[in-house]
Amino acid sequence: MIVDPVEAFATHTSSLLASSSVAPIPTVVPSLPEYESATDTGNRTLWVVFVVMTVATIVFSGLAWNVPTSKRLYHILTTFIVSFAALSYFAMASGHGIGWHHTKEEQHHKHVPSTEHDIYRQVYWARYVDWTVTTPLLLLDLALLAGLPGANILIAIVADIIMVLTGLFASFGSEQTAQKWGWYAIACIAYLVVIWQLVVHGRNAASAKGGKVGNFFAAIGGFTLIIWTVYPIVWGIADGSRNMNVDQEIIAYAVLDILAKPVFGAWLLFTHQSIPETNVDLGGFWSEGLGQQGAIRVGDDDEGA
Ligand code: RET
Repeated sequence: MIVDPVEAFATHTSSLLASSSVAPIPTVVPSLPEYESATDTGNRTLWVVFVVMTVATIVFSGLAWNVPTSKRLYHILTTFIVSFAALSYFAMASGHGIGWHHTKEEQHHKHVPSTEHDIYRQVYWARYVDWTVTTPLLLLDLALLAGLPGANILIAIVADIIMVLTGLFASFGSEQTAQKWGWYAIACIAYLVVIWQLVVHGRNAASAKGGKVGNFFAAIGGFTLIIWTVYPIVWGIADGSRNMNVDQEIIAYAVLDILAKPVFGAWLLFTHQSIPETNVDLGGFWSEGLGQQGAIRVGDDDEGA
């Protein structure tokens, strides 16, 4: 059989052309990284809260000055709380304690393959350093007020530290794996442990100290429960799902922090002064140090032997 080379070429190339004409044409959709960061509004808010916390530190120290040392425990704890907050707000307002969380988001297109989009969002991790120190102190204020047993205080404080640290891991966690929401779920469980200790055991202990303490604990504890529960909600909307920008996140935490620290502190210190049953008996060591009787004398053991 004689093959016509021209005809053979035409047949082969037409089938090749047909198949290549339906193949997808590689297309590049340019996608620049997105940066989510605070603007002047957020920064100004941070400075305002720094001033509020500093003023609260001065006022609470002044209140401590005006009561005898034996009655200063709540004053000292509460002054520590607002002074740590002032330090953390100074750090954040001046640009310290801020990291970038990198996430990749898949973008779907109609006619071309999906592409990945880089998102960088600011994480104010100085907050978590603050919370690691101040939330246990806030719990201690409430626990002492209620007269909570030491074992319950220890559990509440350890669960609280776990909550804050796992919350920090969540804010730098990857969205592609279980990290982000896994850590968030663990933090929520730890938070439930804190609530359980304070609401169930704390309320029972406070009621046992009498009606006045019981009622005050129910009021200030209820206020704390509501404020604290808003934190994980803000986190979920802001850092978690990025439905709130960084400025809005700063403002939301600013309002919560002012309620949870200076407002809570002022309420506690003023009410404590009018309810003597809230006093904590710390013994002589607290106000006088180790006296003659309490001092450890060298040679005591030998004498007894
Ligand atoms: C995070 C995220 C992970 C889940 C949970 C959280 C709870 C945080 C709380 C913070 C309270 C802070 C206070 C600060 C005072 O200035 C870490 C946000 C449960 C309860 C009282």
